Formats: sequence, C-alpha cells, structure tokens
Amino acid sequence: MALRHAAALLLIALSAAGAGAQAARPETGKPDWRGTGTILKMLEPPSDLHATRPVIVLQHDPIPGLMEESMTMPFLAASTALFRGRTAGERVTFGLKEVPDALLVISIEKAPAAR
Ligand SMILES: [Cu+2]
Repeated sequence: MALRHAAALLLIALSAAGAGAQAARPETGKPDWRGTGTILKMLEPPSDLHATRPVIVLQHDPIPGLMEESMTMPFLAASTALFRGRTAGERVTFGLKEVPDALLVISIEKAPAAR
C-alpha cells in the first residue's frame, strides 16, 4: 500500500523534526505484523534519518495487510539492542508494531536458512 508507505516515511521525517521530545523507550508486546526481508543498514542515533532514534533500512517482502509490495524502506527500531548480533545483508524475520508516532520494528531474528 503506497499510501501507508508514504505515511511511514512522513512519520520518520516528522519525528526527526520533533526529536527533542522523543525519548528512546523500548516498546513491548505482540507485533501487529510480521515481515521477512534483508537488512540493508542499521543506524544508531544520531543518523541522517533520525536524530535520536535507531533506524533500520530493510528490503522487505510483501507484508499481508500492511504493504502488498516488496520495497526498500526505513523503519524506526524500538532499541539499538535489536541490532546486536545482526549484520547488513542478513536475511531476517521481523515484528512490526503500530504505535502513536511510528511503525516500529520491535523484534528482529535471523531467518531460517532457505533451501
Ligand atoms: Cu514498506
């Protein structure tokens, strides 16, 4: 869904503008969606994409009910702790949660090996 994708990008831009008010707080709970994809970049704050929050750039497969096309896009990550043990180029599964100010990655796991 292109509209939702645009909204996610806009939210990143907006929250970057209001960076001072954004505390880095871990989000908990069940993901609203699960996705698969490849990690392109993991950016600790401050980065070009966000002043105070960690960002992960994923090349993701379609996420049923959320984004029906594969695409490359940035997501805010709940914590830099999610980046531990992960590497760029790695195939992963991830959990997404919709919170008031973002579509947030709340979990990242190495994907099972493809055969
Ligand atoms: Cu997307």
